[in-house]
Amino acid sequence: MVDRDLLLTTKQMASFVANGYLRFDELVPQDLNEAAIEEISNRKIPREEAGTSSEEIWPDPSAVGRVFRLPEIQGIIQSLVGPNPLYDHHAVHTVNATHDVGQIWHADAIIDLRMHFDIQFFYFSHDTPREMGGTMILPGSQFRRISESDISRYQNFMGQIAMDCKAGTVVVVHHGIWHCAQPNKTDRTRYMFKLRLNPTVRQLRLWNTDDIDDPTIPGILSTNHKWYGNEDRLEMVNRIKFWRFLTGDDDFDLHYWLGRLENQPETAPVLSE
Ligand SMILES: O=C(O)CCC(=O)C(=O)O
Ligand SMILES: [Fe+2]
Repeated sequence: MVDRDLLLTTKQMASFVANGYLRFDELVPQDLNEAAIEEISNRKIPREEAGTSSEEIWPDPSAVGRVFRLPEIQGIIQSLVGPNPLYDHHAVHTVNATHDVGQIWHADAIIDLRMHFDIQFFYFSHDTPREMGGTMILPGSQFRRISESDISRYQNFMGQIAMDCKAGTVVVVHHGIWHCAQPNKTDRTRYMFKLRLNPTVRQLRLWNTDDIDDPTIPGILSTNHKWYGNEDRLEMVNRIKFWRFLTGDDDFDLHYWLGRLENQPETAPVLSE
């Protein structure tokens, strides 16, 4: 069981819902980063069978296993997908030195529109300055479910963020997030270690809900990323539905965006006089 202090707060969860990701700079200690990069760069991390309990993967002394068993990372996992999630897959994403082409925009493995969501960790075990190509993501894109590379014709979006960062930075994303690798203009190979996990429980109030009534939450959920222009109201509705799913509060609304759609007067009988 994870220490309650290490669970995400409601404000962080609201940020995850609005942005589709949370970023934790320099979370992993440097000695562990160094041990992990040795395994990552030498391809020493065994591929596990999809659907295996994540508690069974990469036992000690695996450094990458120890990264994901850090109490802080366990707190993130517990808050988003609950206890004992399943290992889906991992990948050592490599951008070779002086590779001057970026990857196409895409989302990973979206087959259906379930409200339940998987998480993907992007772990940067070494310093990744902008010229080395931190993964580019588009905040708030996770509810625009696309089939893999449907969006590949796009080059740049207003508000896109390249995750350039220091060693030990961990980004956790909703599986729907749009993202792409960046060119690597340095003379060193860039590695990003990705791990996808599936929930095994209903994703209901799994985080530390002590601040569930914090007055800043509606404002966080209403963040406007601008790349969708006037369609921000679509995103409001997507987020309200998702927030209801996560909190169990079926009356939650932001500015009547969803309540208006739920008003179905055609189903009410006409009262005779
Ligand atoms: O290497 C990266 O930064 C992202 C790679 C990626 O997400 C992918 O290939 O699916
Ligand atoms: Fe990807």
